[in-house]
Amino acid sequence: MIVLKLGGSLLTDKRRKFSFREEVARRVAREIVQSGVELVVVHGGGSFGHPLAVEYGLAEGISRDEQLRGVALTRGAMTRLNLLVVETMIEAGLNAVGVQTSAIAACEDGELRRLELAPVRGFLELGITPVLYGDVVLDSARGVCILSGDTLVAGLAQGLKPERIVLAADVDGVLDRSPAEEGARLIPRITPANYREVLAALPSGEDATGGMRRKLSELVAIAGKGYSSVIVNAMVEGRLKKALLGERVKCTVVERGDYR
Ligand code: IP8
Repeated sequence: MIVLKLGGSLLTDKRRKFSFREEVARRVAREIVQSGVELVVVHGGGSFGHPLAVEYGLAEGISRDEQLRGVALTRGAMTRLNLLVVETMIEAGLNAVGVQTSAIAACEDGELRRLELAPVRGFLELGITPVLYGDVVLDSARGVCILSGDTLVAGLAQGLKPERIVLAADVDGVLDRSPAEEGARLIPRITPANYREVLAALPSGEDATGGMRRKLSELVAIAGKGYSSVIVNAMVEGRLKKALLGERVKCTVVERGDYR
């Protein structure tokens, strides 16, 4: 089984609120079907979740009544995006079901503390593909927090022990500087020897969950527990399918190892 994260920047146009990239999602769904692998899918928030989470300051929790509206709006937006993703997968021939992350996860001061995996396991056993997502989640210290899809991937990996973790992005992998800067180069392998240097050069990002730096920190934590992962550019036709099948493809591999 593979845990596949579909990045919010891949599935939506982050410059325009609530813009679902239908064509990209269709092709991604086709590549998933063609690969034939067993999957748990997680998707990010993109232009559905992040603008609202930032507008209402939800990453820091709840301290003002107005933020309750932000919780409702952000959860609603994520439910809509999840439905769009799941419907696209169903049309492509996959038996996919949405699983509401905030109903099975709980945090404490921004850390994932509880993840009820029985529904995910149950669907997998039936041969159905569960589709989860980054979400607004109850937090015992802050009221709520934003649980990133990447943190969720780490939680799923620990509980489900997948063969592989694949992150489908809109860039070739981890670059040595911001993709917006000229001359940004792909770092093909991240290991305990180079990760500090790589991490220091990465922009922290302006979304609710900290961009590529946060993503890489999560992947390094998972790699320390024995799970390597690949980040692949799913905007380029065929790369996602190859990554799912474990074939050679342009990407960044975060190698398992001791990252302490
Ligand atoms: O895009 C964040 O998930 P991510 C989800 O995986 C929300 O970091 C609600 C912004």
